This record gives sequence, C-alpha cells and structure tokens, in this order.
Amino acid sequence: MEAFSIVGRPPHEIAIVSGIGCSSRLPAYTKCYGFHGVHGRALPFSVGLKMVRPDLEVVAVGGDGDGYSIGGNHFMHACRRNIDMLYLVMDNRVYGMTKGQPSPTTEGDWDSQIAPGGTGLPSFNPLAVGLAAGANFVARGYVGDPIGLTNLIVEGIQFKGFAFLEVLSPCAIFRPEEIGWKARAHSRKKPPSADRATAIADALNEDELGLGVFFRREQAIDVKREKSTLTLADIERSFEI
Ligand SMILES: Cc1ncc(C[n+]2csc(CCOP(=O)(O)OP(=O)(O)O)c2C)c(N)n1
Repeated sequence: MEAFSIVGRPPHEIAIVSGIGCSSRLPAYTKCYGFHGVHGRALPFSVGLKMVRPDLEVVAVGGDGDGYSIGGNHFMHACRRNIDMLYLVMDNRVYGMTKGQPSPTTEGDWDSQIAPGGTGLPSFNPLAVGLAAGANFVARGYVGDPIGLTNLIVEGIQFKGFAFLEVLSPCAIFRPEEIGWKARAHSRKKPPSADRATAIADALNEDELGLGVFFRREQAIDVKREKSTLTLADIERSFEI
C-alpha cells in the first residue's frame, strides 16, 4: 500500500493479478482492481491486460510454486516480452498452500513428509533465470526489510519495461527455520549492473540473502498492436458452422 501511495496512482488505476497459492490471495487485500486467476497464469493474463489497458499500472503477484513451476514457461517469456509491468514473487521455497510440498526453489536436501530426505534436485535460481530470459530489471527484496522492499516495489513499478522482483517471504508454518533469515539478510555490496553477464554471475555467486537491484537497463518497449474492428456479433458469427 505504501509503495502504491508513493507511486501516486489511485486504486482504480492499479490492477493486481495473481495465480494460486497463499501469496496469490494478495489482490483480495487491496481496493485496487484484482484478478485471482488459475495456477501459474498470472503473467499471461497480466500481459494481455496491459496490452489492452496500457493506462493501468499492472502488478502480477504470486509464489515460487505458482510462478516458477507451473508458471515457469510464462515467466521466461514475460521476461523477454518486456511489457511494462511489475512481477512480484513471494518466495518461501515451499508450496505453502499444499502444506509443505517442495517447490523449484526448495533446497534439494530439505526433508519433508512428501519428499523424505529431500528431492535431491538442485534449486532453481530465479534471478539468474529471469536475467537469462531477458528481464531488464531484476531485484531481490525481503519482507523483513519493509523500507527496502517498499523502495524496490516503487522502483519496479516506475521502471519502463518488465520488472522482476523476487521477495524472500518466510513461511512460518512449513519452513519455520526461514524466520532466521532476519539475522542474515543484508544489502548487497555491489550497485546494480547494466551488464547482463555480470548480473547473472552475481546472481549465481553471491550470498542468497543479498538484497537490492542486480540488473537495470532500460530498453525501448515495442509492442505491436493492431486494433480489432470486429464486433461481438462478428465474433459470435465466426463460431457458426
Ligand atoms: C507440481 C504442482 N503443480 C501444480 C500444483 C497446484 N498448486 C497448488 S497450490 C499451488 C501454488 C502454491 O505454491 P506457491 O506459489 O509457492 O504459494 P504459497 O502457497 O507458498 O504462497 C499450485 C501451483 C501443485 N500442487 N503441484
């Protein structure tokens, strides 16, 4: 709310779009326009919305299970499509809603009832993937740092193009050890890079709890859009055999 008030747009000029998960409940907690969609589909809906209503501030939100697993394909292509919007992922490294199922960002050795001994899989690095797919604004925030997070949300909304913000969001129920992030999360030492390869190396090599902007490079947004002249009746007729 604070970030939206700093951006200075009233609720009816903002649309928050989500998929499925505890984190995807977010649209219901604001007075903005909201769309609570289906698993992993927040991004295609948001992209379509922004294309037909460029006047709206569009913010897609969700979790790591929703966005990086079932929505992973949409994530990559939204990064390279560079539509002017913010994608905010509340990453708790678990499917909270399905009661502790490992997600793509879960550590391979995390023991759980559903995957005893861990999945054994390397975890997905969302920042490196977003950068490799072409996102021009890539940052990491933390819910335990509300001032820093507010600034990153404002920066992401004001960025011209697709902004990807990964937000460390502990799940106190299924991953209580993540509460310990509070003592370890810290600001990154390096300033944002404008060199993609450097930013990817930073995302892969730096401490996983480093907060701040990794990459920022504005690139012209070139959306080719043709106005349809079809009426609803025309579309209806096209279904007739
Ligand atoms: C592999 C897999 N695909 C799809 C689903 C359906 N599904 C149920 S909840 C959910 C998302 C919840 O996880 P997350 O996005 O991490 O949100 P959280 O509840 O942790 O906020 C999805 C995609 C599933 N459970 N498992």
